[in-house]
Amino acid sequence: MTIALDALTDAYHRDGFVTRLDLFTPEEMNGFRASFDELEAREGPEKCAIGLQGRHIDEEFIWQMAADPRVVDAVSACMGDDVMLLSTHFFCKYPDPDNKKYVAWHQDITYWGLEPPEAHTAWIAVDDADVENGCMEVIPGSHRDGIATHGTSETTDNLLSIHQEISDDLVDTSKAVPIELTAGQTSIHNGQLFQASRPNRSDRRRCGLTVRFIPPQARQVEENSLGHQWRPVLMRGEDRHKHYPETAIPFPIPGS
Ligand SMILES: O=C(O)CCC(=O)C(=O)O
Repeated sequence: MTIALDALTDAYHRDGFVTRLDLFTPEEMNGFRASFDELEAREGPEKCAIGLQGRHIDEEFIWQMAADPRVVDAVSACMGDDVMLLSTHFFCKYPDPDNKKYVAWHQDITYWGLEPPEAHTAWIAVDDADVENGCMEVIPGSHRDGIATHGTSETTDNLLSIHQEISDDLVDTSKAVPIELTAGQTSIHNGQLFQASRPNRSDRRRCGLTVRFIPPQARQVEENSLGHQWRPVLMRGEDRHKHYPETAIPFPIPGS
């Protein structure tokens, strides 16, 4: 499928996100979903909810999604020519009759320990994501106001790694926009954009793969919230900064 990449750049800088990019066909996503279902059967839903991080290193289908040239092209149109793949992380929300598990308002970049604090996330829909099953919501333009103070939620139902949240008085939820995607579609958002997602009130799973990208100048100055050292892989352009050890790609680039 062909995407007008030039059209992405201005919208991304203005709004902090672009959405409904048809990067994978429904048929391709059916194949990836079958691989995810198989991984889910092996690992169990508990782990799959938010416990599958950085698994593009050992699961080829995750690498194939994250490193697909169509994803990297679209991300590069948003962030610039030099693109490193930082990590991957599934956010898989299962039907939640108690209406509990949610993602609080936050900015991705907080607690990743990067300076300058720049990152970009491609959110690839493995399942359809809509308002009923708790799709992501964003506040357009909020990436332009710097990093907001994050506190800690009173409840561990907030799925974020250390239950971080931006307090309600700093978020104008009247401006929130739902990011509804059909399986195979992708949105891209700036790591400083305010975003959240509500509980899954449907009887359908809502699984998305987040793929995190950084420019080579973003160096790690602190541990991230999981105590990890990042090992990004150069996907496009040049690394003139050499902040990270050179890391080989774990599998071939899709299509090469
Ligand atoms: O998928 C979600 O509901 C939230 C995703 C998210 O928080 C993220 O991209 O960091």
